[in-house]
Amino acid sequence: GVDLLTFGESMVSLRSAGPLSAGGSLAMHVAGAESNVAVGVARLGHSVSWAGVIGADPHGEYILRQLRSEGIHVRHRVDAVRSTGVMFLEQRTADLTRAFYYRTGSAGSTLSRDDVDLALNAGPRILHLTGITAALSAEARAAFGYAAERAAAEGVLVSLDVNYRSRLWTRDEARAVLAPLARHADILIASDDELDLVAAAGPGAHPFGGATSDDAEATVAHELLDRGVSEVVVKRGAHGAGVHTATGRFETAAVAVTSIDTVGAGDAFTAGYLSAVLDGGDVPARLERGAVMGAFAVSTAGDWEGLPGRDELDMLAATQSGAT
Ligand code: KDG
Repeated sequence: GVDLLTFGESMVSLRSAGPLSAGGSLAMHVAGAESNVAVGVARLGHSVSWAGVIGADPHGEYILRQLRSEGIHVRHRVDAVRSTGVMFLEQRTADLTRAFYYRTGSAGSTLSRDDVDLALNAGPRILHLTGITAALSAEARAAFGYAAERAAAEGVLVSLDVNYRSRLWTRDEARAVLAPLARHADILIASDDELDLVAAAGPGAHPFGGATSDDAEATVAHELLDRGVSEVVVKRGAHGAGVHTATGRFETAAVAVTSIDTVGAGDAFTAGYLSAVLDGGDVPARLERGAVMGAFAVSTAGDWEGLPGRDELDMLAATQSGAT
């Protein structure tokens, strides 16, 4: 089997250099949280499979070519009638990017249990899921739940990144689906503002405000550990990341870099974290590699284009000390 299997919807992302209302050139890229993780893990030398559905169009062909050129084993289905999903990523201001989706009813949103079953039969070491897949359609939600349950039952290490997308579903809808499934995850990954979406006790039970208080975070994390999760990983963007485990709490600072594009940073962090898991690294080593990958993502343009190969992982440490 492969080291890591992930599945989800990959799209064509059309990136603007300025406000979309002003028009201008758009650059074509592959986007998708799961394929971003796939690229990150593959670049670090692990074997990776991605499963998904694309349309019978050049957009789908482009996605396949890009993923294959990264060495990813692509286990795809082509939907004869539906189109590959598209998103626009607008650089509205230097600090603000906005996503606009054209993915309702897309080929990728029809991902089903059968699509996932085939890929799971190969017996991956890690199955990586994101909450985005559960937001796409009833079939995709069923595939997501089935895969999480089956992998957990078969002893495959399950990683779940909450990845809440407000343009796909409400927080209440996300919580209703994701909170019950969180127990299947060995590694549960969330941004600090997403942790309440996997809290068993439901909204209002913990004093979450805009920013998660430290106490609320610890409470939810321990609840998750009690429900069978081994590692609760909390991403804090420029403030680093933390992990709660049965043996204690670990923290890392973010690697100081010049941030030019934060899209994909969370996926890069996850890729680094899971790569260190595959290498047998301990929790601090996992956090460290996650932070390094996140730093590459934010200091380069594109969701995943700037991610390092294994021989480049130490490159940023050199810039910290001024060497080249
Ligand atoms: O994490 C980056 C993703 O958000 C981007 O690649 C697009 O998957 C995507 C989504 O659904 O927003």
